Amino acid sequence: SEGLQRHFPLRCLQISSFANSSWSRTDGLAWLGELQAYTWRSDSDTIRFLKPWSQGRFSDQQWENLQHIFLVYRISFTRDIQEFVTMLHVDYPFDIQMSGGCEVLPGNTSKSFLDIAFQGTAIVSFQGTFWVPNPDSPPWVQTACKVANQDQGTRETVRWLLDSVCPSLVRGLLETGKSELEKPVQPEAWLSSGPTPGPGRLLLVCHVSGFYPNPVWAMWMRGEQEQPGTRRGDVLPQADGTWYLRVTLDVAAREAAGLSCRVRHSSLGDQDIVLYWGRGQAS
Ligand code: J76
Repeated sequence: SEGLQRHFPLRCLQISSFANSSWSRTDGLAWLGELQAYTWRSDSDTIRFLKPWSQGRFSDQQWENLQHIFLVYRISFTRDIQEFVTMLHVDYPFDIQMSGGCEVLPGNTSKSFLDIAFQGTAIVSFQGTFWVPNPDSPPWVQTACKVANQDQGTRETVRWLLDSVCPSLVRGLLETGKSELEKPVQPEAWLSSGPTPGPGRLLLVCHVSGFYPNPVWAMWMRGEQEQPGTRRGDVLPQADGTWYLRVTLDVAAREAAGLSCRVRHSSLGDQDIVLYWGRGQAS
């Protein structure tokens, strides 16, 4: 379905750490939407499937070929960077991060991206058929891009991976992974009290755990009234692929009665979870 395809970008991440001229490692991982589908460890020659549907609709032969391309790339990339560093006097140690992938859009179209960061700051992106330094990148990055842009074969390969291989992989994955990607998982919710904010005050904590997919709505309420003092924590990933959130409210102890925590999530339909303060939890 066209509605499904929108929200599931394939994001391939590469993390390369260069300690000195003789030690480096490069690890890779890839996500389809919120689900991690692949890892590729520095000490391994093969990309590992993390899901039963990770192969998508590619044949074994297509995967062999793709894996070979990435294996050659990893060796070449490591050598290239070490050469740049010598030539352009960059200091060890440093990390390079890469994020590339695509999203399939309605109407047989797709959009792709490839960005590179150095020491955590974005420095280069691949645009059209060229490596392009960010406007505020240091001069050595501009030199490195000029050198990299001389390799037309590599530029064509990158474009082909982004425009052709990536979207066709994603189209297959949306079929093979459909049920897991689409299946919402219901949150559990419970209340507790947090560290006391001061004399006569209470910190009410509403925990929301185990939901998929990510967006969730949770609020402290008095009746139908949303409490504007509700503070939302970060949505944290859990090991099983679901998410965890807490929302808190700092209130005068005598005003806690009658407050409730309300949770809305796609898995719940319109059956919101509503938990009332003072019924059950130790306060
Ligand atoms: C992100 C995925 C890129 C996949 C690229 C695959 C192509 C490849 O492996 N190229 C290397 C080997 O190239 C030779 O063989 C090819 C066929 O296999 C072609 O014939 C090609 O013409 C031929 O030269 C090649 O050595 C690349 O240089 C490997 C590294 C690619 C790269 O990421 N380069 C790069 C990118 C940005 C270098 C510098 C920058 C900017 C500065 C970054 C500073 C941190």
